[in-house]
Amino acid sequence: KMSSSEQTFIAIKPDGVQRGLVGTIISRFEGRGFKLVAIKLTTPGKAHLEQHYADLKEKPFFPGLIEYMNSGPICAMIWEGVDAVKTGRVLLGATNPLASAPGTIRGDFALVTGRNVCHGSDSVENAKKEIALWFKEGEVVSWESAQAKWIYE
Ligand code: DGT
Ligand code: DGI
Repeated sequence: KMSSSEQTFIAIKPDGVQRGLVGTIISRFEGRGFKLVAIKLTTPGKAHLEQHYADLKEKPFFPGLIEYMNSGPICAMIWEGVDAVKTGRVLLGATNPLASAPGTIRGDFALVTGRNVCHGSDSVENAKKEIALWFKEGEVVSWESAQAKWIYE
């Protein structure tokens, strides 16, 4: 039984793609038991990225953040499962990689906040907004995982 199953938006940032971490990051989410329901490699452009980070537009690092996010392809994904938003953030680690525990993606593969390899929605409400921003309805796939009965009680 899948109580409080939800979707979260996870992105592998340009540094993660360039550093060959796409497979590793997907494996962390697959291995934990989450289900991939959408994926694409995309360079969405500055306007889209500014919308994604609209909450940060007054921050001094905003222009650098947009430039970094616009510097190469991003692997955009939707992962589904129980508590996917909060648990997804746990898999990523803290915003500042130096504060991330080993075993987390940032704790294993990053050193500085401005190159922290991945993004994950920080609330169910933001996950819904981000999924709507990054994906069209037809890009999200509804499917039954054969593993579900072994992952959920
Ligand atoms: P968080 O998750 O944003 O509350 O930050 P913490 O608690 O994971 O990290 P902390 O308290 O060591 O650092 C506070 C903020 O300082 C952090 O959110 C971003 C900034 N910061 C820390 N280290 C770096 C860095 O190496 N480069 C840049 N640009 N900013 C950093
Ligand atoms: O949701 P997160 O990515 O963990 O963190 P956030 O929403 O607070 O910030 C979004 C991104 O903005 C974060 O992944 C990296 C960047 N950022 C946040 N705080 C700083 C920062 N970049 C720099 N250079 N310096 C910061 O203090």
